Amino acid sequence: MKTMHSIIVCTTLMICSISVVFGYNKAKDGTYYADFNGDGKHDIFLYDKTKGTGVVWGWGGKKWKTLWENNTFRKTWQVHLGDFDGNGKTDMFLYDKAKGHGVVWGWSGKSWSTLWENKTFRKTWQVHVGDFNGDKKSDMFLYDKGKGTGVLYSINPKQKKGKTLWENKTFRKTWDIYPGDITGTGKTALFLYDKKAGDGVVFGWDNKGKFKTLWENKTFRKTWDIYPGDVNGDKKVDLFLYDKKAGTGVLFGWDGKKTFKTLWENKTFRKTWNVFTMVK
Ligand SMILES: [Ca+2]
Ligand SMILES: [Ca+2]
Ligand SMILES: [Ca+2]
Repeated sequence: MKTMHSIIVCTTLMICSISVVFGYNKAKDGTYYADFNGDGKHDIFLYDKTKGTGVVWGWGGKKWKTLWENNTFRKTWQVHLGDFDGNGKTDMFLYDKAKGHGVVWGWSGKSWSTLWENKTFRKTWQVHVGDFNGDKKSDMFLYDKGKGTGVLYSINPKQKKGKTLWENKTFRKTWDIYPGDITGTGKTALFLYDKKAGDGVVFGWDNKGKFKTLWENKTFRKTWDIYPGDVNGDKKVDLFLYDKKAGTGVLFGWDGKKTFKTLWENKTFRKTWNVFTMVK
């Protein structure tokens, strides 16, 4: 599927934003929509964690066709989607946190092949996938919140090896992380929010090849719930900020230079909305 920039703001019941940066989506029910086999059509990956079944369905014209099925699929995988080798087909990063096992699978025609595997992968990573350095290949931002370690990691499927692009062992332990192409450079950035401290940071790859703070607000409100999405379709991920208690909704977007500006604000926003965003 081609990148979608359409946004649906449903003002009656919810706010839904669709932002498909790499052309894949994860629904909240554990279904994954992406073009795995590269035929330009969205496929569905179905994962039954209780039974240990993994299935890929592709649209056959009039009905779904099973492209792949595994009934002894491990029940403990966390699934993250990305195009790690940049061939236009969506790959799967499978992470078994309890075992410390990470695998990247790419579609090789009729089945999956292993692009990268690490059986001694740290068990404590929080994984965020995006193209952080803008080379059209997905990378992983790995965050060990307990230890305060942040690592930007990319894999080289030809060598079946991984490479650390950036590492910080004294990364703050209190960040909530929201990835997205906030600045519209084609590179995924991280919006870091320390709710307790009231600190908001945009952290990303600058044009000199450094992963660093691009914007910071140390007096950021401590009560926001954050929902990223490209609301106005300008290829920049905006932040919908919702202070449920105060009944304030703010749409915050990058100004094209180096800061955010308020695109919309409502101080009498209903305090009882549930906000839904599609997770990419
Ligand atoms: Ca397909
Ligand atoms: Ca791929
Ligand atoms: Ca990359």
